[in-house]
Amino acid sequence: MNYEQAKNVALRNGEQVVPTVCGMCGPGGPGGGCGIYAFVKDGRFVRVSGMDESPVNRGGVCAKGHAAPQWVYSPERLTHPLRRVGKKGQGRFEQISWEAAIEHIADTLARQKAKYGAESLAILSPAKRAYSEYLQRFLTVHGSPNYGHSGICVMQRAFAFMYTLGDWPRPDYEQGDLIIYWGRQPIFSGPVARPARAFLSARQRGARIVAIKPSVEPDAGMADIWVPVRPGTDAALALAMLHVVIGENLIDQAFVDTWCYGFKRLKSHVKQYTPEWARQICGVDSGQIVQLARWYATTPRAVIDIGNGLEHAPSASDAIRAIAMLMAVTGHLDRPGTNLFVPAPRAAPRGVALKERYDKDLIDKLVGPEFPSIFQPFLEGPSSAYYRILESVVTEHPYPIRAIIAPGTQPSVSTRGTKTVLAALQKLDFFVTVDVARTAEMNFADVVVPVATSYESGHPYHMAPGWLMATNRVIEPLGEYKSTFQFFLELADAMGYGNDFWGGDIDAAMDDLLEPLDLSMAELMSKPHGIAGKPGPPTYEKYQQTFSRLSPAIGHAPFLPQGKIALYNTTFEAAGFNPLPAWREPPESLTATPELADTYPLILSDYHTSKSFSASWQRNVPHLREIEPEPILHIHPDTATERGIQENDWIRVSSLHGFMKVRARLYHGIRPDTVMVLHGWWQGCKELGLDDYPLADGGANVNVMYSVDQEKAYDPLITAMSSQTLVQVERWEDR
Ligand SMILES: Nc1nc2c(c(=O)[nH]1)N[C@H]1C(S)=C(S)[C@@H](COP(=O)(O)OP(=O)(O)OC[C@H]3O[C@@H](n4cnc5c(=O)[nH]c(N)nc54)[C@H](O)[C@@H]3O)O[C@H]1N2
Ligand SMILES: Nc1nc2c(c(=O)[nH]1)N[C@H]1C(S)=C(S)[C@@H](COP(=O)(O)OP(=O)(O)OC[C@H]3O[C@@H](n4cnc5c(=O)[nH]c(N)nc54)[C@H](O)[C@@H]3O)O[C@H]1N2
Ligand SMILES: [Mo]
Repeated sequence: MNYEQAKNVALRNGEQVVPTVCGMCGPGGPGGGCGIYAFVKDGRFVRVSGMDESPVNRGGVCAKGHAAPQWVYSPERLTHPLRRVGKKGQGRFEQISWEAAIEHIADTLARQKAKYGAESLAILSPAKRAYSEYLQRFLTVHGSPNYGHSGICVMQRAFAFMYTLGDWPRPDYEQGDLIIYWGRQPIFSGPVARPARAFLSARQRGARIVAIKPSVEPDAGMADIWVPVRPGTDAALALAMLHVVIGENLIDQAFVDTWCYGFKRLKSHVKQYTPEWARQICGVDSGQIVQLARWYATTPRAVIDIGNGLEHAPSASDAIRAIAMLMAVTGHLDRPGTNLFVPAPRAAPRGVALKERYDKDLIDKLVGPEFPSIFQPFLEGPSSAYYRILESVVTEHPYPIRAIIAPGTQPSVSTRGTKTVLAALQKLDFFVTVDVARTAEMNFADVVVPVATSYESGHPYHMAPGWLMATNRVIEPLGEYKSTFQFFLELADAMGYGNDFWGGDIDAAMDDLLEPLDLSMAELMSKPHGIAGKPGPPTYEKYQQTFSRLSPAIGHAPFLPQGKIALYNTTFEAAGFNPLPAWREPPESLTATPELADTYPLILSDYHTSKSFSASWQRNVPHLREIEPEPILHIHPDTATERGIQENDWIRVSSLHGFMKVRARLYHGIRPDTVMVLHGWWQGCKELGLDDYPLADGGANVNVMYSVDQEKAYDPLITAMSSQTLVQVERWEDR
């Protein structure tokens, strides 16, 4: 509804209406949240409507968005800061004040800094949040580079694209005649409405749609072609497509001659990757590979939209580079209906990273560089891979991290290697959880800092392309806490870093950010549906400027040293990495470890996004839990029948590394050699009488199942972690 309608409804019902931004995909989650009207009755947040004026969702809201009041008032909410009194893991805490919590944390961090060096502190933050840059700023001022970013989300894609194409080219859904969704979930991945709307309108326009993924999800169900790739083998598929496109000379010769470097070497390199070779690895029929390659190359307006499904394999960088090269050799770049280079915004809020303080000394202290040190800092500043930070606590290699702050992230369910993570949390000197609700590993925390949901704080603002909107306070906080921003500002101030942190004053911090836009926070909050920037006319073929961009790494070399697309990558070569994309097996697979297939004959992988939850939270929300009440494993009926498994049976899924207990969902739309589960299961739901699942073996946390082998489980260039392994599946009672 629009603002007028919202006000009228509120008036009729005796409610107040607050225009704001949805927080259910995470605070300032990737791509921006949806605009909503939040209704308040007698001081209580009661319901939500979609905001017509928001260009992100244009009035739509998903199930998660509607469930916000149940999430906000959940019995799982944390209301007071807590300090551990029992042993680690026991869960015995005493209540302390907000000030006492800040003081205790500040004292401990200062003592540890004096004793072990500033780099002994790490802050974890896998996904991009509205407050992410403040975490980095805090670390920089403290003197640590150990921002525990990902190794699991989005930056892998950004890295492989930037160093191949000089940009991460965004799909032109509006004008594409062929749209290939590759390891991408356009229907459920929030903020829900934008990619889903693009998908459906492309469908209606008659664009051809291809979905490349191991199972049929709603997008694949509505696609013209489903390409049922085996999990973790996309690099093989992409290399074979390059083989076809180049071998059949379906390239844009003029574009290649002018803008690509190393074509001849790529051409001879990909001769080995025949569709028949790829079929054996990725399980896709070779005829389908040829057809797909020809379609893509010969459709002038063809786009590829890649997602998180490509980022979870040891060959992730090769897969993404090979896909970038498909765009390049066909000339499907920055032309109408292809993948476009996005111009930098004309006006943007002030960044808060202290880039001028990044130097070699800081970079050298990275405990487990997310990208090789010579490529650091990358776009979001220096970063260590999330898992490697935790691993260092156990191995003490290259040195042990002593303190971890986890704001809005749950390490025991979000990264592979759960058992090592739990051992690390047991051993760690100081662990601080900063969350709105009980987390999976809260019992290991020394201090628990509760924070406000975005419905309870009057900041920050929120920016999606072409839209700036304040996150307005809907209700007063329900306990003794403030926002995540305020926590870091006040902690910094208590540590003596106030000069770099607006003296701990949140209003000053927000105003400073908005200053380049000639705007104050109060002014922004007075705009009921934010400010929508008018998109300028599209511009195309920005090759020269895109290919000459400088990287932020120390030394500021260009991303593309030849000023051309790096089909042959001399930057990677000089750093000791493969200049050409190649195939690299997952740690366990049918082709890499056939000897394991007798005991573990099926491939296991997982989904990230579901229609009802975000990552590993929101299972505690009854409205959502009723939609997806239990962890289910998708298994092909033939595969199930061979094992005497029927629909809804409890089953045991075991790998070399652990086992899970989940329910069977017999599903024709999945490869018979593959089974898949949603990641992120641990949480119970009090209102529905559902208990937590165990975090390690016997629960439904898929991250216990995978290898974290130092040599085999990572992509060497971008530390992407494998989420594929081999498993056996059997009825629970049969064991
Ligand atoms: N096997 C497997 N593992 C994966 C993935 C996968 O596909 N498969 N996906 C990976 C990806 S892409 C990602 S991004 C990560 C996700 O990993 P994380 O981002 O670590 O996600 P969660 O563990 O769910 O933690 C999010 C937490 O944020 C809290 N929260 C919500 N709002 C706020 C707020 O305003 N402030 C604060 N401080 N906290 C808040 C929630 O209560 C919740 O505890 O998981 C990764 N792990
Ligand atoms: N509702 C909701 N929305 C979200 C989130 C959420 O948790 N819930 N999380 C947000 C975050 S942090 C992120 S990173 C984005 C992610 O959003 P997307 O980038 O769209 O990625 P996913 O949702 O993980 O979807 C990946 C798709 O790849 C498939 N897949 C799995 N393995 C493979 C493989 O090996 N190869 C191929 N080709 N496909 C594979 C999966 O089945 C799935 O369909 O979503 C964001 N939006
Ligand atoms: Mo993510």
